[in-house]
Amino acid sequence: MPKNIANPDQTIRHDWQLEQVESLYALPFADLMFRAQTLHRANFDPNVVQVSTLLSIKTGGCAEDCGYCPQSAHHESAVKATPLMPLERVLENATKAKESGASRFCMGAAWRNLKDRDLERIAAMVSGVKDLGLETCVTLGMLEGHQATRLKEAGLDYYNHNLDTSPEFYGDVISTRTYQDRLDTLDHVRDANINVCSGGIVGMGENPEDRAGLLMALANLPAHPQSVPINLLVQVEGTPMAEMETLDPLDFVRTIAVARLMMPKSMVRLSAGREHMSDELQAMTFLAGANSIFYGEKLLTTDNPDTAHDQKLFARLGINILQDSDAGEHASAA
Ligand code: SAM
Ligand code: DTB
Ligand code: SF4
Repeated sequence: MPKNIANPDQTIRHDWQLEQVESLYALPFADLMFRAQTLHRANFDPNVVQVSTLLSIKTGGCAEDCGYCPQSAHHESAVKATPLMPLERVLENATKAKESGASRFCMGAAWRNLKDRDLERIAAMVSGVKDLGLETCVTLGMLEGHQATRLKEAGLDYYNHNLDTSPEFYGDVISTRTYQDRLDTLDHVRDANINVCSGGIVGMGENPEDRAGLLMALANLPAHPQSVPINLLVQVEGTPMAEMETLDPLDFVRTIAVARLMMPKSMVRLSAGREHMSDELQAMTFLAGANSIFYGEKLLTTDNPDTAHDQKLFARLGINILQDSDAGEHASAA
């Protein structure tokens, strides 16, 4: 039972049932937006958005078969495989990201899992980026406990590892690793006291109950992820999902609003897919409770809006970029 009588939405819950999530999705749009906005304002400054810049430090040639991903060696996309980027180039990119206003730098590798032979090179990247005064984030595939401990020691603030979709739809998207593998990695990250960044992708041909199932799996984790990226599928030529039917944008907004309602104190990140969204649709997601974005002209291999365009959009909306992680939050996730 909700404990907070004044505003039941404030209660941090880990016992969501599918019907309850579906009933949030089924609310009249205005009611859903009002509830999400009310809760958002109770926990965050609604005019502040956190921005992270992404860098692909090891691109393509990935052994996994994720159906959406242009970096999988199983698909015929135009992405060329590269070796791990040298430390100096990573730091050059991080310096530019900081100059353009990012507060967090997220390094991604197209790996199934982090190998011990690469651990020290990654640890050096994390320390180097941290020394520039940026928050650090990496996404490197599956991670073991001792690796998480080492990365924490190097200064890692966030580890991104997505559940991607509902447990039921997952097997239609990926066959080379299990849902449980992903949950195990999240346990290792949490146990090492690294902030968890975990979300998923919508628009992959899933059913509405799979979108509800993804949010339920995230909210019912032992702790809500501190950051919840909601990606809209980027349909990339050569991947099995290249011709996927586009998701109704209002269902995308509903997903953001329901994520906000279920994980009231988490940062909800409007992630991949912004390149093809109108300014008005993005504005609606901020009203629904999104309060973080990927910022910079590239995601990992696909395009993201120009920083100048994002800056103009923020100015039109009166949105300020979060300078320091604690400033925009009234409280942190639990
Ligand atoms: N290889 C690591 C892994 O899978 O954990 C890290 C990088 S992987 C590219 C990070 C996330 O990017 C995936 O979990 C997925 O959610 C997202 N992603 C990849 N391709 C995408 C696409 N075409 N559209 C939307 N999101 C995508
Ligand atoms: C996340 O949830 N989305 C980002 C980040 N975490 C690593 C990645 C989006 C990738 C989109 C496809 C690409 O650019 O390759
Ligand atoms: Fe590899 Fe990650 Fe792409 Fe899956 S999402 S194919 S693990 S890079």
